[in-house]
Amino acid sequence: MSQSEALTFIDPSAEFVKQATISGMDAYKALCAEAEKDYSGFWARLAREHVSWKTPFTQVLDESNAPFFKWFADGTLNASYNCLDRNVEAGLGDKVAIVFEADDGEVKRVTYKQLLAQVSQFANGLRARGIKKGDRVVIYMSMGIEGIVAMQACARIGAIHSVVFGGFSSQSVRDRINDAGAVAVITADEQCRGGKKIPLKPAVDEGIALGGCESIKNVIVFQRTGGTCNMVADRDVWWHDVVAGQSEVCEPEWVGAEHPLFLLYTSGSTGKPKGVQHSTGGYLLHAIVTMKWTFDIKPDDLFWCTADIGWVTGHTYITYGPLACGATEVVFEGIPTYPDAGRFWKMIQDHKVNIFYTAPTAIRSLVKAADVNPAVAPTQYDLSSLRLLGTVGEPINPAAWQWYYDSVGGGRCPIVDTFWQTETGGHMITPLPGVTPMVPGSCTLPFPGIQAAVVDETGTELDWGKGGLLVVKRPWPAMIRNIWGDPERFKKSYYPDDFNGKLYLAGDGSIRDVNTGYFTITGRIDDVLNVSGHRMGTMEIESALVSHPMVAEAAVVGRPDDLTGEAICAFVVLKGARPTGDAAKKMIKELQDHVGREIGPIAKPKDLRFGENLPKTRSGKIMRRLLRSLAKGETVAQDTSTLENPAILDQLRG
Ligand code: 6R9
Repeated sequence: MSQSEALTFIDPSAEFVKQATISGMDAYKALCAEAEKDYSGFWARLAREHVSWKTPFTQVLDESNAPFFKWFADGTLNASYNCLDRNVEAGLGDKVAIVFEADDGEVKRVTYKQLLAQVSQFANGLRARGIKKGDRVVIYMSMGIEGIVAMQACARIGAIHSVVFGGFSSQSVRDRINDAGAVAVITADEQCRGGKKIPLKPAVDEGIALGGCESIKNVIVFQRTGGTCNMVADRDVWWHDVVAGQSEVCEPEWVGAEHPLFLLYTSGSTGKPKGVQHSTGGYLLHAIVTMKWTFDIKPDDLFWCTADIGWVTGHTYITYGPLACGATEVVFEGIPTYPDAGRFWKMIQDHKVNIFYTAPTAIRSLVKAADVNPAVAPTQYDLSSLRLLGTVGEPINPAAWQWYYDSVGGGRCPIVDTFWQTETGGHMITPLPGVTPMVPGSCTLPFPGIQAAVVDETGTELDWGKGGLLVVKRPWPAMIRNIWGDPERFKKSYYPDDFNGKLYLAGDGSIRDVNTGYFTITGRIDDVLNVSGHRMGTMEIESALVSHPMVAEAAVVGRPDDLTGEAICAFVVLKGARPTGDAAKKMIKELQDHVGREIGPIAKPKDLRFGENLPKTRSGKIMRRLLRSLAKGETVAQDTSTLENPAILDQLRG
């Protein structure tokens, strides 16, 4: 994007603005000013208004042991109480909390009262097996009511859950059990995805058999399918036996606000995954406030976040945020392309979803699917219930944004492009739907109270229009507290000495629009390319490629080049068939010229390869490190076990 060019703004409709919880730019500015004037007072006010405390806090932000910050430290609370009991006490007991749709289309509903009973019963079962406050519990399940019950039950007794995505390998399960020193694993016999039954429990057995998991005393197995399942004596127990005879009443364990609610392992730029440790009080506060302000959640809304509980988005915007707001949410077991690529749209239509939150990669793949088969296009469904759309996970290219806005949102629904990370706990930079004029591809402005900035390598704040490193200047309540067992790595990764330990380093590049200060995320800092001294975001080039009518998806990485320092290598998925031979050559030239026209000749990919798809993790993130290896012509030595589609690597070898 040329920063001198004026941006095109899309305003939220007057109708939306009128009913929004945060309505109009003045309201947004007033909140920012309040936070500016009295930073801890601002968060303390919100924490008193939105979170139910057992013992009220008197301390707010404690910076005495920076960067190990504490929030509301002398307050006590329970996250599960905030999500369940308080809604039942407020008269919402018979309100539906979860509308669960299974892979095969079967629908189940649970009310708040029922969910509280299930969580309490399971929590009592965990206690009966000796699991207690502070113990780590690995949850390795697919999407379903029980996964949420398991997480909430851990929170209820003060055990620290660590959810491992159901698509991860036995080795990953083993590593996480080992690193966390977990005492129990909660899993299922099998999971159902795309019409297939995929075993889960065997991966736990294999993982434990790899060794280093001696801390595990219990493996609790939910019977999802009834498939054959090997149960190890004195260690393995069925979920239904754990809850049998247990009371549906369970006194919550009241914990200090800083008590770890969960660990969630996430990849760093190098090395083994790190166990991101989150707090209870500050985390819950941010989950609630972002539900209310970013998602404008109202009592009658049906909310649907398509993430998996294995990722942070599933934690904050499935397990905790919606329930803590007393909302009704859809939980979906399956995949967007089964039985066909109209599944999301059909579910929105059937359940009358009002707020829909998904990832750009899902959007792009559904654009492609609709192109191939118009019968599964969103315009074939009645999506008139939608009032708000959201995206998360990666930058969304303007073409996909526009399609989402027009074809899914009917030109009526604001889109919140929410930038945040596992480490940040909740939204950091995002439009507020009743406030912010939108610009496709920009996550716009910081959430009120979040002091985001763009700095150079020395930590000096840059003028708008200059690209640099995204940082956060003040600690915020939901931030990562530590890397489990590795405080040094925590400091090095997020509060590096380069910035005197004063700035949180997000690991992303960003640029602010010269006129508005809107943030655009240019990708991970390790994705910034420098070609002949020109600095470019891979995203910029991807966006240019995707703006070509034939391109469905593109990923760009750098590779070392003797002449220019780095050369641009693009991996492209076309809307039609994958071209070969002369057709491929012709298309390469056409796309190079197209990028040349869109950005400038300097941005033309030197190397351009076509695949039927891109290598993605099961959460849908493009595996850029793997693409970088392919671009360099290296043999791919890294672990590809988390890849959804390993076969396409051969097509992309160049
Ligand atoms: C929530 C989540 C974090 C990384 C982050 C950034 C990218 C997420 C984004 C976005 C541009 C957005 N990212 N949201 N980039 N615009 N709206 O995805 O957490 O899995 O930890 O990933 O994802 O690169 O640093 P996580």
